[in-house]
Amino acid sequence: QTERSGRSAARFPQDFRWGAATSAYQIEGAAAEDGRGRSVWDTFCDTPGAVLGGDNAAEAVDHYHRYREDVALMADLGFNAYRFSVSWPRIQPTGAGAADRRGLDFYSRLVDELLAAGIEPWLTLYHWDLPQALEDRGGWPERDTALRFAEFAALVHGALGDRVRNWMTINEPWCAAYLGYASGEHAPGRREPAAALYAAHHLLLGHGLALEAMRGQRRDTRIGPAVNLYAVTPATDAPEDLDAARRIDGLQNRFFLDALLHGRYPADLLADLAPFGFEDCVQDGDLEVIGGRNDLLGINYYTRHTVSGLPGDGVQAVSSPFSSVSPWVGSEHVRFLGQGRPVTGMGWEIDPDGLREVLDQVCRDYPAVPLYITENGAGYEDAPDGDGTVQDPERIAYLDAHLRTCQEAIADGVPLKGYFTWSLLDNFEWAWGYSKRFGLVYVDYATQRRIPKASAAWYARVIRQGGLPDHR
Ligand code: PNW
Repeated sequence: QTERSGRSAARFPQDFRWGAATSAYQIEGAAAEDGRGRSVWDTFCDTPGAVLGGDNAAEAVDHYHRYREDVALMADLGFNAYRFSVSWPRIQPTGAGAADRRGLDFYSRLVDELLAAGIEPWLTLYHWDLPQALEDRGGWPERDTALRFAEFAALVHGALGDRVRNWMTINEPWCAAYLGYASGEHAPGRREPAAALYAAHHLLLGHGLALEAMRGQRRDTRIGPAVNLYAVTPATDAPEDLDAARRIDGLQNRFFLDALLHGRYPADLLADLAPFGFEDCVQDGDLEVIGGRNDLLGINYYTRHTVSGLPGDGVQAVSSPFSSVSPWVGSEHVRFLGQGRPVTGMGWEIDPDGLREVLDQVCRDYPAVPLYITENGAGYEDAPDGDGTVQDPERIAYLDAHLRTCQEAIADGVPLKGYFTWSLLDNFEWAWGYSKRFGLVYVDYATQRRIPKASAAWYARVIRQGGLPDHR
């Protein structure tokens, strides 16, 4: 089959953004360099039984020293955009006060390198590496953390807003709040359901305050959040299952979307969460701040949740090999059921139709905001073949199926403007340590050598053609 066979009428728009995403803690390493402070993830990795294999990201994939090589890789693959995050404790080692020049300089050099390679930088301000000093003062359950975050955002935006046009405030507030403070599967590893709800509100408030602070500095940047959305389906039509789906869609999707895009919390969730005193942390005016106008919405999509409210067996969505406590505050009874679809190496069911459902839900309930897939990808235990190449046909199939869904959605009028696969490089996969690999590019952790996988060549061809090959 030729690259240009006529049947594939559907092409992505000319100005579509193509790239990959990473985050600071997962790739940078250099944890003790240039004055970087400690983050909650440094502490969590030192906690026995928190991260598989006792892994940590003190070195990670050494992107801090190898960023030029990594930008060159992206240029080879034809990216026109790249999503990365800034390490808060590099900029403010204790989470407060003046910016450390050395930290800002690293991101400034990275941005210049990207721009010189024709790659648009897409900057995320918070991808989970809270300065430990702020956690010591209570962390996200404390309102003050939201105020501190807005100050941090202004420091970075003030320094890089002249060259970085696209900004994401918070990444996946669901994970940061509920995995961090309810199930304890992520840093800081607390198991306090009410505190997790407060954390969720303060992450959203931090987003809103940061957006206001950044808009006060300049008006020519585009700002929005990145949320992780899931398609949610009841296992059966039983009322208990329908209620379970309402609850999980509520906690995972609507809680964040309604607040961020409509400035309100869903009434049904407020009722569910009342026993935890959720609204005690919500002050007058907060929702106006949170629901300020966003220029874009980042959507991270991986899989679907099929749920039941009836008693029985079930598998919890896995965020950690050690998970035992439910992150679903107030809906701990809900069971997550496999539907027999093929799964990735994370055990997550592969369900591209779920991505379409998520996009349609967002378009229907929150029209008129430009959408970007800011993460989508598959983790496996890839390894090089005898000839040194890394063959990852499952990842190619996953990306192909999800990009096909994107292409169809665009053809049907969904305002989807870009796609960032997770991830550029194999990296530190949180509680899974280095055991799961999401990269287009394989990393030999012993030598830090980068080996583009077959999926990297496949993705480069998709970008070059502006669309998918014609198989199927
Ligand atoms: C996202 N869950 O994490 C993050 O944004 C990335 O940093 C991460 O590497 C990637 O997806 C792959 O895991 C998630 O259990 C972690 O629901 C856990 C969950 C969802 C997203």
